[in-house]
Amino acid sequence: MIRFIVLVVAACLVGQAAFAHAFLDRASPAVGSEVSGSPPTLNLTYTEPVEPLFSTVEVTDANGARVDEGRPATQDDGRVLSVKLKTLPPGVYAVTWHVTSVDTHKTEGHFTFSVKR
Ligand SMILES: [Cu+2]
Repeated sequence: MIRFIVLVVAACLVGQAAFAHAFLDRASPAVGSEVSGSPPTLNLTYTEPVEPLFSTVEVTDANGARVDEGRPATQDDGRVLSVKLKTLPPGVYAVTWHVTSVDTHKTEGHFTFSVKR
């Protein structure tokens, strides 16, 4: 997987100087954070605009059950990908995202956040 990402980055740098990959810049709830109360939405901010039709976000609880609701939507000219969340009881949640940036390159990643007891 790391090798794949390196190859794609190289292709991007050579082929499309004007655009870069969409890398995760920040998230809310933040990567690895512990929040009080159930966050209504998950917002992922990318370094480049992403295509919502070709981007997916999955949020799962400790049992692997999906807790995101509906399709992700973009804001801020495509740089922010948002998805609604169900009411989250205390626990650890895993986020897996796959996005396609406007230069058609795909990137993906995952992280966790937790809701305080
Ligand atoms: Cu790219």
